Amino acid sequence: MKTWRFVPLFVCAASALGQQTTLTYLGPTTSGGPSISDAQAVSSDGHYVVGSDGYQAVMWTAEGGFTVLGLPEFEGFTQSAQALAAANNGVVVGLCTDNEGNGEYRPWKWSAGAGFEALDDFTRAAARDVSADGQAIVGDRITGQLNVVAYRWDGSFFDIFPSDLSLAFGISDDGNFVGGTHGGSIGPSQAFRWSPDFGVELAPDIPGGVGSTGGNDISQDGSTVVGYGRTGQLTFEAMRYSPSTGTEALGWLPGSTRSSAFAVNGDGSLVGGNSIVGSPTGASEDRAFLWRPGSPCGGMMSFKDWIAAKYNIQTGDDKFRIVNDISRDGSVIVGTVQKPGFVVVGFVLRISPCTADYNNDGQIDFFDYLDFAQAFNDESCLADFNNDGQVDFFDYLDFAAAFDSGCD
Ligand SMILES: [Ca+2]
Ligand SMILES: [Ca+2]
Ligand SMILES: [Ca+2]
Repeated sequence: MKTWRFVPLFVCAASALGQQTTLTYLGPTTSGGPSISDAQAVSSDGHYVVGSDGYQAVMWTAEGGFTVLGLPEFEGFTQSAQALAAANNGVVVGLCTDNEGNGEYRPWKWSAGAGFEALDDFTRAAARDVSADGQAIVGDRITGQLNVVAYRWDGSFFDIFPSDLSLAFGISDDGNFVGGTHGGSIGPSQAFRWSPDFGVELAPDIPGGVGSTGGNDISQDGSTVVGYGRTGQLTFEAMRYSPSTGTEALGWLPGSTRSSAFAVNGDGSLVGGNSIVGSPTGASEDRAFLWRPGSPCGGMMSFKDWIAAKYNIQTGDDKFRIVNDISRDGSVIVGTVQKPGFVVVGFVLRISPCTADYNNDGQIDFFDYLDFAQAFNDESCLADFNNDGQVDFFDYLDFAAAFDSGCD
């Protein structure tokens, strides 16, 4: 049992802050204005959130609200458009679907200056992620041989696996690392990382796996691919893979045997996705999760419980379905939430840098100190102030330093 003997030398007057950690739902508004039904991605710097309102691409920023990008005017592909990723300069990429309902896609990029542009004039493809500068795009495309292959585009298409079924879902900020899935139509699949320097690197099976993995995103630094590993015919488990440390299984939420990671921060130390609670053959429910390393305080936790415990954000009966993306520094997390009445909207969690506001009420005062002291004395994981997965004296030192210096 730790004993709390800290006598605060500085008990500053309560100071109101410019910001708190906030959870924002991206509609729908009662006035019928723009909304995002699926927050698919956030730019690396946390600024741009993108998705669709069901049939057209929509962007959102904290200070500017919604921008309806609409539909590209590509002939035969004006059924719907989805925005799937955004660069730090506001370039957005995505796909639009064909009017005949054949499930065919075309990729697009959008910028405020140029509007919608095609990557070329004919390729059937999806644009699924973009580098931080908006120059390099990855996704999957149908080649002349009618293969679906992972590509990287920076003015022209480069096929990572020219003749093998493959999908690319993520690209690093610098555009050099690509993550996705290779194989899998009938045979086993493997999550991959590709780069010009190291070529193709394939994720080994997870412990207890049955020979297939898949990749859904890559960290902004290019180190870590996240996705899933198959554990049975109907079951799978979220994983992260780095060529230097191998494949690590991330577990499930209670009552689940199916989880998959879709989001990761800059260095792979914060992962998000969903865990399907319920029977693989019966009723089930998607639940958004966050995961971080470390013991005993790391591991997988439901997004809903995480924001309630760490930020005092209570969300009633709302059901968080999936975490779709995380900004590089981990401070912006986006996904999809179902409100009562089956209204599904995108959400944005923006985490305040002011960690000294421990109870997240918008001011730093003695109550923050008392709450932290209580958690620390209880050896609660909520006192893991430096997020290294354990509670020790360094957390106390870091909190005291943050509390003393306050926030601007
Ligand atoms: Ca991402
Ligand atoms: Ca406070
Ligand atoms: Ca700690």
